[in-house]
Amino acid sequence: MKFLDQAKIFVKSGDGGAGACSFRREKYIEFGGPDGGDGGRGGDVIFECVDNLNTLIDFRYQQHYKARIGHHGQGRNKTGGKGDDIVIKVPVGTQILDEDKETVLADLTLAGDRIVLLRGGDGGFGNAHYKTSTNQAPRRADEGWPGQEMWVWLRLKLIADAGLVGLPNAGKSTFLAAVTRARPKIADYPFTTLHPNLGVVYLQGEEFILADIPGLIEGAHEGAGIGDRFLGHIERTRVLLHLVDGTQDDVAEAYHVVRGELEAYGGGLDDKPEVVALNKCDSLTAEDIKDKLATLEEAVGGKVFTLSGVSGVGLKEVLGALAVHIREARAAEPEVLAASNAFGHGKRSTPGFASSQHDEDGDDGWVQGPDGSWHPMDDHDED
Ligand SMILES: Nc1nc2c(ncn2[C@@H]2O[C@H](COP(=O)(O)OP(=O)(O)OP(=O)(O)O)[C@@H](O)[C@H]2O)c(=O)[nH]1
Ligand SMILES: [Mg+2]
Repeated sequence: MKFLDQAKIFVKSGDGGAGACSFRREKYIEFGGPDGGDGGRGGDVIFECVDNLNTLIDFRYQQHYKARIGHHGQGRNKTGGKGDDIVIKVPVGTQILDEDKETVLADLTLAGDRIVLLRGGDGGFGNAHYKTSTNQAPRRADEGWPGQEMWVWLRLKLIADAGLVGLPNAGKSTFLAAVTRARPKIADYPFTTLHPNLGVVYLQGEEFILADIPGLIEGAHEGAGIGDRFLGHIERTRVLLHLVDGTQDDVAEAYHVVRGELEAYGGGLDDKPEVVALNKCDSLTAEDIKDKLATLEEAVGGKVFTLSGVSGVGLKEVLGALAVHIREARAAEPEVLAASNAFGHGKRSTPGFASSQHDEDGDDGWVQGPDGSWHPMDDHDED
């Protein structure tokens, strides 16, 4: 299956149905009065986060998604039916961005999350609605309200607990293959890995997801090599495993190049906890290992593990160190409020914004009312 991590699509919610203009006509009943029903609401554009997808490739083949229009009202006070919603299924970790590719409209990180991005237009009123004491035979019936439409970017940021970084050929894919059941391509040339791979590590009753991404080289943030395009996939990890190929001459330089790229990328990558390992120790002499370990530890300013993805030396220790960081990070994380709770139910006419954005605005967030609808906190303060 092809991997694609961004796509641009057009979404449109349904127009509301028109209201009807009709009068009651029945034998022996004169002046039956208006009985035109209201139009139905148009369908919503809904995004749903599902487990069994891990690429946005489907959006390369279909780019237009439209919900159905509402049905029109009819005589005898019949209200039109609601237009069918369109439900767009996206993989876990998909962000929905505005056309500017910067404003995050929604962030779907849990399977089952659902958000209503665009609400369908309301139906128009039928003439029965306009009946008053002074106008008992109104002929006014309204068109439905138009739906909303927009272009959005979908961006997939894989969700993994630990991310592998290093220069090309550092042995990242070999490590992934050694500790998980993933079978990435491994070869003796740089840029073997062209898109991210995920694997699940099982370690003494615990499990976590490890992501392998293409190698970084100096200037990746300016587009050198494959560039830093795939670094987004480790933005959400809790810890990085930085592999340094021990068979190269200058291990400190290799370490600094990758650190430099992480810093240039930003996105919080340079603040993440990092586990550093000197890899390919099976092809080094004991003396070499000692020298290079000392050099690298000085560059890192902390502990460095010795490792070999091929012979299996040090795998357990490195995984254990990753697990410690992951455990700490998981414990420190608050329960995630499912997006569907935060702004579901189609009650808001504006696109749903991720709850974190409200906090950034200095807004106190949203509270749920007795009827299940959501209001901004300050609405309540005024009560
Ligand atoms: N001796 C030895 N060779 C290794 C070890 N790990 C990886 N290699 C070799 O190093 C080469 C590159 O390994 P990969 O796992 O493809 O490296 P990578 O970091 O994923 O490389 P890119 O995907 O190109 O960035 C392959 O020829 C591997 O066989 C190791 O622990 N010991
Ligand atoms: Mg690789």
